[in-house]
Amino acid sequence: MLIRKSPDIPSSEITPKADYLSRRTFMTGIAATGVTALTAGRVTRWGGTVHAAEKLQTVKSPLSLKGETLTSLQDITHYNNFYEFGTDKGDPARNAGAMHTRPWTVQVTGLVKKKKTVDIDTLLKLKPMEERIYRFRCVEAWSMVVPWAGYSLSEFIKQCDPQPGAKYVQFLSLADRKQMPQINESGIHFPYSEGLRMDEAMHPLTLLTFGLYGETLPNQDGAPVRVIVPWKYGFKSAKSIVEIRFTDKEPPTTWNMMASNEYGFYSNVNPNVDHPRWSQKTERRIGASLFKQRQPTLMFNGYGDQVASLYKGMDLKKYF
Ligand SMILES: Nc1nc2c(c(=O)[nH]1)N[C@H]1C(S)=C(S)[C@@H](COP(=O)(O)O)O[C@H]1N2
Ligand SMILES: [Mo]
Repeated sequence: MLIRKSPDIPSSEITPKADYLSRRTFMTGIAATGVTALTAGRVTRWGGTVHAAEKLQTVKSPLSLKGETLTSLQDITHYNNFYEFGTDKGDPARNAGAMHTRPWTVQVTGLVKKKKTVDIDTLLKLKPMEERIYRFRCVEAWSMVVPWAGYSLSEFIKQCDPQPGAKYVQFLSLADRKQMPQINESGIHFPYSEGLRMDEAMHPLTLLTFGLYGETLPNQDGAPVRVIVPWKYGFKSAKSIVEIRFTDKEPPTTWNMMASNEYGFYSNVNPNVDHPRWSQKTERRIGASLFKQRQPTLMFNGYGDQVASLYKGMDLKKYF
């Protein structure tokens, strides 16, 4: 089987998405190679630079949540979804370490006045970095509270000069078989692709993210650059982005292509629209004490005041 239970992970924590994939893999008979990768430990270096964590200068953002306990760095970096490095929650921490994050460029393509390639060091310096504490809610009904570091994606988009016809933004992640030997295990078609409507991408809460806990992102959390969209399920926030493409049509997105009845394009956190296989009414706070683990899930993950107007007049059961 693709999804092997590690001794330290109770079966209740094997994720619904991994369940889906393991069933699917089983059904289609794709060979499972996960176990060797798991026991092989860290992969070797490939000649580039594995970037060590660096401190980031940040100012505290007024957009941060208040009164929530931060999830520990240990949990944020050891309970991950990054399927290019394996489908188990512990796989990214085990396997992403050797990914080269220097040199790194992001291509700006599609409907822009001028296509360009931006170096990560330029991106890092483009705007002052803020620390934003956001609640992060996965579609699998768990959540964390993370002190991210970055600046509003809108600041970058303005510099991309999108054409008037650009209605959506697509994010594409790195897909490099050499550095991601687990990339074929899940049966997912990579590169990982996600997308936002332009007004969602331009919303001040949408964060172009370079770090957490005051340092550059650990590889397993999407180094060197990812997006965080705090009112949407976690899968909308693509990691290790290499291309940002402006389009006039809704871009294809990875989880929607995998199972369109389960994962829509919008994927706003919504306790009133259940996933076909589980309720979205509550969530389990990772790392919280037993009594505080179950939390009610809030409409738009608690950011309704800021974002509900983006969806005025839309049937959120239809556009889930
Ligand atoms: N490239 C890429 N980005 C990705 C994913 C992935 O598998 N590959 N998983 C998504 C999902 S399902 C979630 S919940 C978040 C997890 O982010 P975290 O591991 O930093 O908590 O990343 C999202 N971005
Ligand atoms: Mo997720």
